[in-house]
Amino acid sequence: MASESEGIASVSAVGGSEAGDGMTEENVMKIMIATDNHLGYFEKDPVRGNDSFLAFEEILKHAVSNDVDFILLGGDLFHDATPSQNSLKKCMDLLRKYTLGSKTISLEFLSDQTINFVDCFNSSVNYEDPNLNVSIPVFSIHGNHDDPSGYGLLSSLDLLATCGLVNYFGKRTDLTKLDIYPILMRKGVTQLAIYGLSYIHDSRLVRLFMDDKVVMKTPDETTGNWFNLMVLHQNRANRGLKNYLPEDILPPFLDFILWGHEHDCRIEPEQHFKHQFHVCQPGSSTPTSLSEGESIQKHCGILCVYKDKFKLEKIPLKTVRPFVFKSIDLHSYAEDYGFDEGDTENKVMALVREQVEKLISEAEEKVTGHPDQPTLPLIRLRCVYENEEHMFNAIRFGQEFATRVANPSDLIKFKKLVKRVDSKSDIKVDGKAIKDMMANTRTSVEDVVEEYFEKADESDKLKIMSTKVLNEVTNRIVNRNDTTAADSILKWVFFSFFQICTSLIYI
Ligand SMILES: [Mn+2]
Repeated sequence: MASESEGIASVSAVGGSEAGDGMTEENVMKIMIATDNHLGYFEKDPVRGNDSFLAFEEILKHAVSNDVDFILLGGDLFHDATPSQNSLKKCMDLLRKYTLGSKTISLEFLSDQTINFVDCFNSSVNYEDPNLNVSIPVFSIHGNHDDPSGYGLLSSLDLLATCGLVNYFGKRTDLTKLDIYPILMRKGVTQLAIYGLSYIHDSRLVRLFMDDKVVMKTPDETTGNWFNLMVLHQNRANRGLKNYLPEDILPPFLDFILWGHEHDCRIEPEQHFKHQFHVCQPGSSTPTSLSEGESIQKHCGILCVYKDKFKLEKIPLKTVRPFVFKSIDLHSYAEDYGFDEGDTENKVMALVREQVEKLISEAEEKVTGHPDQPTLPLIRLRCVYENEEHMFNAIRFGQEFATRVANPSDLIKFKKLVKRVDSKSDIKVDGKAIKDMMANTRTSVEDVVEEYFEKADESDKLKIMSTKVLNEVTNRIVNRNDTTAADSILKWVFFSFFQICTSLIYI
């Protein structure tokens, strides 16, 4: 499989031996790819409230101006599992404005839609619905922020799908086995298979792969060649043995993986060292944490597919608020600034003030000139300290910059220096050690809840609700900001219990 990922001016720039041989607009599929838009993030903040919507609108505008065939999103369209009415309304407005219209769609949908959308509530693709006028179909899986929850197990994407604004796929209700039936589409001579896998807990997914319980239903060989694209939403970076999806585990027949969930932009496709496939991680379109990775330039991309070749055009997002991150080690300045010779607090604050000023000027370089870009910058200075006397009141300090940065209250973050002890190089890691490590690693809120009740005295154990239910409630409140979780899940539990009781009465 050949690929190129340099910027392109037009599809005619796609290289390869077959270039020029029928590679006209009718044969090239153009796909807008983006992920982790986190609509509604910080929406109540008077300064930053609209940031997530601005970036999403920019992506939609690029989709229209580049005349793409469809938009493919990698999950976390919304920040909250139950987005506010404000977020839902703004999102619907944008989708209506940019993806409805009378443009002709030249995609043939070839697979069985009742299978592709089997666990979702949209039973067919929106652009074939005679009651809708779709100009750019949007396809999306869900992420860990907008996954199905509550009574009816609905995702916010189900609501958008019911309105005909999104084609929601890759949802699974049976998590004991995953049969992934790709969406099959054709445009001219190009045939595309999209394998969608919405977010599943990493450890569960890895186990399913290891137990051969993930089956990719590839198209019949007689149907010719397919470009095999997978879209998923999992941890890619190694965050502990049970906490990420190793790329190696993915089947080698794939050509391209659109990787959602990781917010750092690594949109340039990276070829796997062993397999042929390329992994493309566009990253989020709005920062949801003030970390170094989120300060990297944000992008969306246009993926052009022609037969078995692809090319990716990276599009830097120009409406994203300037954000500069820096980490300094306070201890390394102690001598020069005379921290230990009295008046420490003021001396440290003088250093930090100097640094913040530099970051504010650096942020000016990130002003793009786009009329919609908010220019008041996000600045984060991480101050690593060894001596607690080097700390000061960061919130009060931030107020000095109240009119010059978008985040005065968390401009400065103190972090205690953790001295790591060098590990011995001759420690042998065997299979058993790894298993023990896995067994001993607490990786999530669920693990903590599970462990607590396992060790609890008999009198403290749960009697009506199982730990599974409590886990689900805790996870949703802590990780997904779903404040209705307790109410909706408990109602569902009691409703199911009531149904069982009534059915017993009638028996
Ligand atoms: Mn995300």
